[in-house]
Amino acid sequence: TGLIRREDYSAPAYRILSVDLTFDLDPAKTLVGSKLRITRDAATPAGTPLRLDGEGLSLLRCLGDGESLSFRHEEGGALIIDNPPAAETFTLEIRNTCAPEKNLELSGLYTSGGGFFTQCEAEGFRRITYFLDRPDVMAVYSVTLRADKAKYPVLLSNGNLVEQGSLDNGRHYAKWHDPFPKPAYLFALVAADLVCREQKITSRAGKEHLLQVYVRRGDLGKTEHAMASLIASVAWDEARFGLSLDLERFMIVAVSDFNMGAMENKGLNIFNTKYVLASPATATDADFAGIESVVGHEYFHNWTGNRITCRDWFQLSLKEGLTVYRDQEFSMDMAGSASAAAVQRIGDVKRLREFQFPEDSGPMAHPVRPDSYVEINNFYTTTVYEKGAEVVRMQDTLVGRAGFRRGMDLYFQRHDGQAVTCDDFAQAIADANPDSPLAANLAQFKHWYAQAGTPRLSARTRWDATAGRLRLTLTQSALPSPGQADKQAFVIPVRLGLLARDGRALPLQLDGEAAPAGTERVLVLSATEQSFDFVGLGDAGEAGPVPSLLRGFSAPVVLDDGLDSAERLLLLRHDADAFNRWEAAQRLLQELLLAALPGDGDLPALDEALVEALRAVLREDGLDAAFKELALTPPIESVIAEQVEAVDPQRIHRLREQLRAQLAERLHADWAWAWDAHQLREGYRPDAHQSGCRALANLALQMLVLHAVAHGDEVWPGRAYQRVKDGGCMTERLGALLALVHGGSALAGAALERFHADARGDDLVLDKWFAIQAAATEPLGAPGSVAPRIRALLQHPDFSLKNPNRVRNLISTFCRDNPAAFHRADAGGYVLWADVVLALDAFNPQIAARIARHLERWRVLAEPWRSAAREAVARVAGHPRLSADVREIVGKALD
Ligand code: HT7
Ligand code: ZN
Repeated sequence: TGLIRREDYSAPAYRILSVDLTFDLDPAKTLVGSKLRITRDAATPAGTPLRLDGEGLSLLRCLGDGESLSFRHEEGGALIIDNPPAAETFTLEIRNTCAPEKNLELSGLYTSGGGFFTQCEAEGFRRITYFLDRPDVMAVYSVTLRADKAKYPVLLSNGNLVEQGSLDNGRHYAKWHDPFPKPAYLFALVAADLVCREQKITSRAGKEHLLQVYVRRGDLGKTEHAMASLIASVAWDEARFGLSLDLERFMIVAVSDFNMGAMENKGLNIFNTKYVLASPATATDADFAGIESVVGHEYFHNWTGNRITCRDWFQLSLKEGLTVYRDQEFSMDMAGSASAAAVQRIGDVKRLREFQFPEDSGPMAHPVRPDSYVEINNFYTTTVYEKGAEVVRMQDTLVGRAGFRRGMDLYFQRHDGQAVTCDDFAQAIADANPDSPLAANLAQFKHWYAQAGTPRLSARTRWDATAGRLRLTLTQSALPSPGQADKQAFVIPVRLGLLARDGRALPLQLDGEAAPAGTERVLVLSATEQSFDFVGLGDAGEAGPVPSLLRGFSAPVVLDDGLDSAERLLLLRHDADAFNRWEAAQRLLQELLLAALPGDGDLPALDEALVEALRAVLREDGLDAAFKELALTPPIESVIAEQVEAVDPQRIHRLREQLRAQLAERLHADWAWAWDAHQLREGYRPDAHQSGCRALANLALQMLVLHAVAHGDEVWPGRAYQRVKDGGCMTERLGALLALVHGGSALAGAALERFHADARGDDLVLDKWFAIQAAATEPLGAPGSVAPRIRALLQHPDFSLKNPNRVRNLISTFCRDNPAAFHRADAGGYVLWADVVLALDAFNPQIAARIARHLERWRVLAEPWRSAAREAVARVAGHPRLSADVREIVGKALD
């Protein structure tokens, strides 16, 4: 089956010390020359065959220490040299060709928009030349690029530019040298007609660096935010972790055909245009925030990923979980206030629940450090990234902020320049904090790396009013996941506070302690069940304290807190922890929907107490608008679906729409107030304050349009339409368009046309145009009309399956964000899904596999969707020529 197992790891028999590459770049046939200094490991007998990875290459020549060598090829394209030179260190010279313009997989060397770009993670370098393409082989690279000067005036590779000049026939060359040994996955080259914004900076350490952002001509005006984000990233890593930029020059290049978000190649990051280009007129606040976060993420990889890399791909979370943790912290610090940081945290947890929790309960569930894979590209998952970040965050929680910094320092001291494992990381954090609960429970803590699935945490209290004593009992359990029937107890840090019924924060003193230790603390649950006795709570009142548990989402678990609605309302009003205030609102709304799901009745009228509490949040002085928007938006349909056994997507959709309608009705005057009160008069800034105001104004407008459409009133739809035409920025225009489309307004069609015309061919704006239609609510009068519309859009002149951004915006949005349109009894959505997966798989398996994942959880559906979905998955699985990527996904889905 081609299954690769973590337990089969063995150190490389040969290593590559240095590599000298020359590229004669031509779209049809690029000539690659590679001179490798290879050394045989002390444990490897002389004469051991040398196997070099290769895929889709044509070999022209192969010399060992100047002599011709005999070789053969394995079926997948790898090169076997049965009799390599016997010397311990020798030189191998290789010449081969590859075909960049035929490379639609976008892995290896490919063309896009008339230029050359590379993507080598995870295993793309072997599609450029023969190599030991594994992350524990680290070499020093020298690279010479030769290309037509007029077509490709910019020639870039990793490290420092050493030489450049002209050649015959209108060609030119550039030589680059990267002094840092690196694995092949961090290699990059770019040859294209680009322009750049550049800025010199001086680090805290007093060193000068040149920062550059390369884009296509005409896009330079949209690079200011990316550059500002890069400058902020450099400063933040120095201030927070004492890590400085180690190169004279740091480049970012934007490309519009790209399989993922961006890539951290040493000194030459290559980015999806989505995460570089932004102007107020073309990008939303969320886009601006995404750029800051991804620019930060890739920059932070320079230390966590590049200087210290992964020993093997099973350790992917070593760099990804840690770097996501770092970019989340960066965004929280950049938000500028504690309350804005809390909003950032809520967003991160929301994403974890919306994407990672479902993954962790489906057929692709895997540990943060997986045990096996067929195709490594399928394991760039939200579990490895986002859950991995939570696992790092728990280590931070268990050793404290200063302790975590000590642990990071020790990690760099021990491992700089090495390719290491997740164990090495956790060991360094624990060793730097020998008295911490992490050090005390390290082996058990590491179950977080090894066991898949989201643990359940349940909390119950027993209140003794006379003694002023509260017993809190915490219990954990874990459901089986593929290949893991029985789970061992996790180490779960539970940050908590206790509130009196009047909302006061109570002092926290555990039985046996001399005095209270503040009003918030972290309990560590390591057994299956543990009780904690809080004392000195005599003035908590007759009904006793209300616990506020798992503050800031201190562990990635599903919490059953045992609280009733009155207690949730108390937390919503008074909790000092913003995350738990938001959580209380979400649980109140979610429980209404869950209670109404059985049967086919309408959603009952909302309690006045709940409406009043939501109104109080909406109107509260001094509370961030961004927080209000998050608290007053009900959980999305897929999150509700996670809570039930047999999912009826139509029923969930209908009830959630009824909830939205009730919120629109009951808070009508408040939404009108919110809209007026959050109009901005100053110039556009993508900061936390302004984007919060715009988010809340957009939600208010959605509610007002929904209400107006229900009542046949034309004023608010008219205003929204006007805003689509002349809104001050993309966030406002898109918000208004969404209000019309999701509100089922008759003006939606005209507004969409207008939006398309105004896009004037801007790819990233067109992406939004496709996404809005893919997310459109089914018109009540004509259910079943969205899927045919998506099919028609596949034929639109602006659509192409070759461009991953387009595919994601149209297809993923439809399958993931529009369950009521995707899951139809006529199976129209599923047929479309299968057609697209198969069409994509013929040339871009990575993207095909991403789309394939949208139906992997067909088993949770109720009938008739379940059988129809299964049939579609089986149709894909039965296709005679499937990539390993898609085969692994549909195979696991059907297992
Ligand atoms: N480390 C990068 C991962 C990545 C990637 C992986 C497989 C295929 C294409 C890819 N492009 C980028 C991105 C990151 O996590 O920073
Ligand atoms: Zn990353």
